[in-house]
Amino acid sequence: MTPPLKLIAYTAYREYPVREMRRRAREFAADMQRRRTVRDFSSRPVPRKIIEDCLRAAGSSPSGANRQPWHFVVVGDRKLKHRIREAAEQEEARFYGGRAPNDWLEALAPLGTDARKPFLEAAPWLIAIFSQSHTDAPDGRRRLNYYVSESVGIATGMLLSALHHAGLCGLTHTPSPMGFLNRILGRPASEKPFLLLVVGYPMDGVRIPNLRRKPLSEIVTWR
Ligand code: IYR
Repeated sequence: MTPPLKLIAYTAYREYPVREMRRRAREFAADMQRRRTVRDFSSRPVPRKIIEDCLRAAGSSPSGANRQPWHFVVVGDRKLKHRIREAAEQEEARFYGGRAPNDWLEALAPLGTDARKPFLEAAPWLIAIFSQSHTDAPDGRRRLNYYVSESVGIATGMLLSALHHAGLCGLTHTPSPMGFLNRILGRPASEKPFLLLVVGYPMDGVRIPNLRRKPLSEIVTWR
């Protein structure tokens, strides 16, 4: 058994006066409520350093047994983006053309999505997020990870929040199946594509579905 980690003082913790806490909570909620998914991206470049900082925020997520079972492949290369678009559109054509059950297609109809994914080439960055069900130790032994989808889901949420906070738009794209991402991006079979994040500025004059978010009374029960 490995010995427990040394305990250190939590000097980074900050307590705020209650009034300030209230203001911070309110302002953060309002800022997050402004976040929307867009499907039309501008090709304006976004500095790599900004993406790096957003990934630092994502990498600080909690994870099962602190295994940090995620890997982010950041794609800015034109040719790779083109290959990803071709492969995704192939899968999506099958999805929209019969693989998806009717009720799923009906659920998507209000959003107006289809098999065409031009944003995969237009946006300056694609971030392919992979989850690691296990890692192979140098001695060849397999080390299992725990709560993998919870961990990667939280990290992805933190990444989306960081991108929004920085002033960027993100689109969570889930072509299905996504195995082509392992092939194109050279990731091992032990990693499973979790989702593909499209990142950049929204296209000028972008329009978004007029959708409603459930109010607190519908999503929360106090006991
Ligand atoms: N992966 C497809 C279909 C799709 C599924 C859901 I659930 C969405 O909320 C949106 C799209 C696509 O990306 O078009």
